[in-house]
Amino acid sequence: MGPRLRVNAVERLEQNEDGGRGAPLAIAPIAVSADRADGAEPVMLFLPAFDEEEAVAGVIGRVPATVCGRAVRCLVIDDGSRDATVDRARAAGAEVVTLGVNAGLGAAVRRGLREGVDRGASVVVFCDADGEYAPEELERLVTPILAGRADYVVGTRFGDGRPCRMLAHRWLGNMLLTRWLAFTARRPITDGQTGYRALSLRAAAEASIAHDYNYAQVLTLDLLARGFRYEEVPISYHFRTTGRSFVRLVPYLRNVVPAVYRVVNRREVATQPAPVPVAGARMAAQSSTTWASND
Ligand SMILES: Nc1nc2c(ncn2[C@@H]2O[C@H](COP(=O)(O)OP(=O)(O)OP(=O)(O)O)[C@@H](O)[C@H]2O)c(=O)[nH]1
Ligand SMILES: [Mg+2]
Repeated sequence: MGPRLRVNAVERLEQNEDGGRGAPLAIAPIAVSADRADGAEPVMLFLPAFDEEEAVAGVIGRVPATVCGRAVRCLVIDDGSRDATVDRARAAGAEVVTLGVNAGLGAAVRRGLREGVDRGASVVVFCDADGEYAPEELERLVTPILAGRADYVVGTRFGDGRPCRMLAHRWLGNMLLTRWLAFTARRPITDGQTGYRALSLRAAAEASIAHDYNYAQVLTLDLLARGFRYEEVPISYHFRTTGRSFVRLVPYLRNVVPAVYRVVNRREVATQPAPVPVAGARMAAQSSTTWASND
């Protein structure tokens, strides 16, 4: 990635770090002409983690060494865990970036996207650190981006109907929120709250997460409004057997509904066509940020 691109990309992401108060984004053109990964830049899978000492090492251990012929780097974004999450993640071979305090899932994902951009990853993917999603299925999410047909790939747990191990009230809540998201976005969406998603380098650089609490709906609305190409791929799902879910209905709705409202109402400001890709240009080739090897 050239120096100018990195500066612009980081500025773009840092604009969001206003505590989620949703100030309108001033969109400056990003100084990059392609997000197709034509070289051997690695794929980055990051795991936002808060008190996941029981599950995190198991997830890291299942991350494939390569996907689509590219090395996979695993990064844990520690959201101020009070348990042994950091030590266990490092012992399992992952690099760890720690936020220091419990900033929230939206803040953790925002940081993970920025780390992926800084490192010039070809594709930036994230999934929960609690074992609900299968690292073995990474290729499904990465392929549409490396093939150049999508910028934002979302793993859907409802490709074949309801997953066998999802609590009934969770399934109902997910279905209602997903319908609301699809209605707001004016497009078919089958799983608005999934925790397994992949972004092209450009999408990761431009993404805006409007609040620290969560990313699920606001990230999708933001990327669609910016004209990024969306694709869903079916994934498996196994409800967590360890740790503690952060999802509580009332705080969830209290945080998410106003954030979605803000994103929808700044759409006009945020929407702009992506610059036309230039064949052969490679963003990450000049990146000066190095990967800590987890080979
Ligand atoms: N609980 C919690 N998790 C966080 C936070 N920040 C990051 N995370 C991580 O974000 C991921 C998603 O959180 P979950 O609580 O699993 O959310 P969820 O998958 O919608 O809920 P469950 O289906 O109950 O697991 C997990 O890997 C968490 O460790 C936070 O502030 N609180
Ligand atoms: Mg989870």
